[in-house]
Amino acid sequence: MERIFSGVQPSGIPTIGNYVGALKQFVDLQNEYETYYCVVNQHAITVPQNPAKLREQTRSLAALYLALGVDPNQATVFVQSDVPAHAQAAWMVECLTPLGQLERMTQYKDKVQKQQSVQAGLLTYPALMVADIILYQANLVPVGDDQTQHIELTRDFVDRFNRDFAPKGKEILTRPERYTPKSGGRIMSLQDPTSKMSKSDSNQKAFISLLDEPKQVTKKIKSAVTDSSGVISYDPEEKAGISNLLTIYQAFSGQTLASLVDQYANSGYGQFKADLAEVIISVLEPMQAKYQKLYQSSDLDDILRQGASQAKELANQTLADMEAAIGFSYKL
Ligand code: AQP
Repeated sequence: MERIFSGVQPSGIPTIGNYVGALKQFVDLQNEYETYYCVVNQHAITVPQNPAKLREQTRSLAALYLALGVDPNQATVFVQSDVPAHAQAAWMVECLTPLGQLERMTQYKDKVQKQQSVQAGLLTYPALMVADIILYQANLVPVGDDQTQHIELTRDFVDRFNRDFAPKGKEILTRPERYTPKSGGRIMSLQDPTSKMSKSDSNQKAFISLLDEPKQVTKKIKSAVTDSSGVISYDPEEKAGISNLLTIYQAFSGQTLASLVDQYANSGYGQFKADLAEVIISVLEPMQAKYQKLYQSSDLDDILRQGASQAKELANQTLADMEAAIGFSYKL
């Protein structure tokens, strides 16, 4: 069975962008693949975090994975810092990755602009992401568009590592493919449809979080930036706001863009937005009820403990193979 690894940072409550780009696929793919879903809390500290909030958001994100439908009997669900192999492998990846490759990452360049003081981890975190993926010998990584460069970096690292350290004709690491949804790989901000929706956006109106109450969802969709033409059509260049809302509608309803455009051919933005809010709420509301129960329950701790133990088995094996290959095993 082919293997999948993916994760989300507990740097805030996930948005509907994280859901459409990544989390929705976690559930859809768990029947067909051996899946490892991680709460990547070590990535979150590349920008300042409040420790109490980080703790809470880590647990909350794990509960959200499950509330959305990730089944711990099928998928391995765990927290990154519970598996030390991630940090250990990341060091090897850092030492074998040219600095220039990390400096070219657009996500690094974007995030640097938003920080007053930049920590080294912000530059090197793609190496940790490479480590996350290779430790599980993942064939597929379900992620949004913004992670394309990081997956390319991983593929490049795997090729170099196998070439330089694997015995002739053998491979130590698996080369992963990126898995993105056909549409919705990049959901845009509701307030600025030219930039990506992000959970850490300081403008709360720019995103809908998976834990927003129905009233907030309706309000945020109502105030989403559109244009003055009043025509509902899909044109990301000329009508970025409405096109983004159509993409969200499509992802939450399962309807095609063409059928939505047809359905709203004679409606104004008001009706379209009201219906879109309803569709989002119909997915979020039942999920939120499950989430509340899971978050309070000690079952969540058991699931994460068990997940970390399962993850360690595979991660430690790959780590040992990498260490042996680069010369860390020195006993005669
Ligand atoms: N706007 C988006 N549209 C589609 N997919 C998205 N993803 C993120 N934003 C969108 C995907 O969600 C997964 C988890 O992302 P992450 O938390 O690991 O980091 P990120 O990409 O930096 O996400 P955010 O929301 O922008 O977080 P902050 O604000 O903390 O930086 C990834 O698969 C990502 O592609």
